[in-house]
Order: sequence, then structure tokens, then C-alpha cells
Amino acid sequence: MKHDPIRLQSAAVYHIRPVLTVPFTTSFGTERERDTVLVILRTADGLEGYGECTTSDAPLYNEEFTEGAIAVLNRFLLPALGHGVINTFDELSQSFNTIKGHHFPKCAIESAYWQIVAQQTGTPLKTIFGSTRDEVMAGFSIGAKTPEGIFERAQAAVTRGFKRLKIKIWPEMDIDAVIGELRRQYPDLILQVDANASYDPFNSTHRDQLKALDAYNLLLIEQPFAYNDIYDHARFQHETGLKTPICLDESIHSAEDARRALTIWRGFGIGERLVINVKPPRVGGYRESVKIADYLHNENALGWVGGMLELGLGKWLNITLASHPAFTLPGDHLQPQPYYLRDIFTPLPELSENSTIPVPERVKICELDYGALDELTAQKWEKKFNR
Ligand code: OSB
Ligand code: MG
Repeated sequence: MKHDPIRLQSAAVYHIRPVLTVPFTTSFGTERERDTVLVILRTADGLEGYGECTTSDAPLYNEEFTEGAIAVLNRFLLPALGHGVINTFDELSQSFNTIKGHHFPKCAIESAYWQIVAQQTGTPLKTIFGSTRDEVMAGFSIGAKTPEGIFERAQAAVTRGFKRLKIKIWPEMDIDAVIGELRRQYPDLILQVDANASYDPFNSTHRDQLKALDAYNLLLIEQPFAYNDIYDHARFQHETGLKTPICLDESIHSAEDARRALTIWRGFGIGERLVINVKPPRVGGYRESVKIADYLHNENALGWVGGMLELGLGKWLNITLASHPAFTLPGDHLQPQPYYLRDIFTPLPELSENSTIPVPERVKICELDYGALDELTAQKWEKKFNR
């Protein structure tokens, strides 16, 4: 995407604490209030771009966490922008090249960059991302602790029109009492589960529990094993003959990882039973996400866009990315109620007919409510670029 040089005037980092309307439980814990980061880039000619760094207060999903991300932003990523002139995407990306990992804060800066490019060139992000569809399928990721909580949220979602639900699972859960019961209550619903790395591929009880999931006609089983494993996932599927596709979330950090995974699954002759969950923060940005999408599309492999409990902005960007032709499965874009008591972005996505969301064509994807931002801000840092 060609654009005039972007001349940054300042970059601001906000440590924010948005409060979830409903607590979110996964195999690694429960979150009520998020402890996360917003980045704002401002240009000399008055454009603003925003970026969510969707880390949490503790490194429980993967290695990244909020204080670490803030340190990396202030000490390494923003200083790597030098005098704040960005001529091309490649230039931005190269300035981060030597800084290993820390994909969440890199993604936040890239998010802000693309919004500035969109406004400067008058191009919708949908066009920039190479997306084609006008609407995307949305599902709801249920993070409830108890079976009653899961049934209650499932009922609310089905009533609201959701056609796809994702349920968090872990080894101590009575799977038949929860997943089996949901399947019996809703025979036609698209159902999938997410274990967030809570099973052990060498534990025979765990193996039997996972194999038993084949009985419930699930769309996929997300990340049963270690957050940094690819191979053991594939080998388990091959050895047990598990029919339900395995979806990798935590362990995919790049297009290279997606290629490695598909190569391993194909090596076992089970390529059609691999699914890739793409999350821009985890892979270090939107350009890398599109690269994965292009790869999956070329290889005829399955993918979808996951979520990290984003605020309005991150959800709009995920929805826009999800309209890429590679992403044929529903994404974690919405809940039956708003995610947050107070969001800092407007408008927020909403569910339309058939469990879909229209993909925005606007050049400015959403507005930032500075009043709300102030209220949620714990601490703020600002860097001025001097030329
Ligand atoms: O594993 O997909 C996950 C939220 C936080 C961390 C990890 C995950 C999730 C979700 C929520 O499942 C998806 C959403 O944003 O609705
Ligand atoms: Mg997941």
C-alpha cells in the first residue's frame, strides 16, 4: 500500500482497566477487569491511529503480559521509530526486526499505523487487508465457570440469534454433562471447544477425554496441548484417529508457524483436520495475519479469526480481517451483551441476521471516546518525535 510519508508528532501509551460485563473464565483463570494497553499515534497533520495491545496482567495465555508490553513499547518499539517518519509498511516492520517476540505491542503500533494509512489515502481497511466478503459469521466464546453458567449463557446466545458457540473446557470438567448436554439441547448448533493448553498428550485419561469429544459433532477442538507445541497435537490426532479437527491458537505466531503446522499435519496424511485460529496480536500484526490468510487460501486449508476480548476497535479490525476469503469458519467477534461496562470506542459491532456482522467500509473505523479513556486510565506515557 503506497502512501505519503507519515510524520508522527507523538505516541501515547495508556495503561487501561476496562471492566467486563460478565467475568471470563478459561482453563487458566477468571478475568473480571482487564488490565491492558491502548496506543495512540498522532501525525503532524492531525491524523490519529489507535492500537489495542490486548495483553492481560499476567502471562497466562502466553508469555506476554501488560507491564512487559508497556516496557517494550516505551523502551524499544517507540524509540525504534527514530524521528517518527514512516515511508512504507516495510520500513515500519524493519524497525521492529531486531526486537524478538512481543507480538502484542507490535500489533498495537501496526494497528494505529494502518488506520493512519487508511485515512491518509482514503482507503477502507477492508481493501488494505485484501478482504472480499460484505459480512462475516460471528460466534460467541463462552467463558463460564460452572455448567449452570455455561447453559445460561448458551441459552441467552441462542435466543439472541447466535448460530455458533465455543465452550471453554479443561480436564476436570464433566464433558458429557456439559458438551453432551449442549449437543442434546441444540442438535443443529455449530459447537466447538477450546482447552487453552490444559491437557497433557502423555496422560491416558486426558487422551481418552479428548477422543470422547468425537461423539458430539464438534466443528473443532482448540489448543488441547501445550501453548508452544505443534507436533504433539498432530501426532495425537494421527495416533488416536480423532475425527474432529484440531485447531491451533496459542502455538501459531507467524505465517512460518502456519506452514510448519500444515506440513506436519500433511506429513501424517491428516491435512484436512488442521484448523488455524488467526489473532493479529499473537502473530504480531495485521500484515502477518493477511500473510497467513493468503497462505491458507492458497493451500485450501481451514482458518478463522479468534479474539482476545478486544474493545470496539480490535473487534472491528478482526471483523474486517475475517472477511478475507481464507476465513470460512465463524469468528469470536461478539457476545450476547457488550463485552465491557464502558467501552472507549464507538460504534460497537452488533449481530445482524443469520449470526453475521456487516464488514465496515468506513475509512475511519471507529471513534475514540476520550472521556471514557480518561476514566479507565491508570497511567499514561507520551513520546514526542523531534525532527
Ligand atoms: O483462547 O481464544 C482464546 C480470550 C482471551 C484469551 C484467549 C482466548 C479468548 C477467547 C475470547 O476465547 C474470544 C473473544 O474475544 O470473544
Ligand atoms: Mg483459544
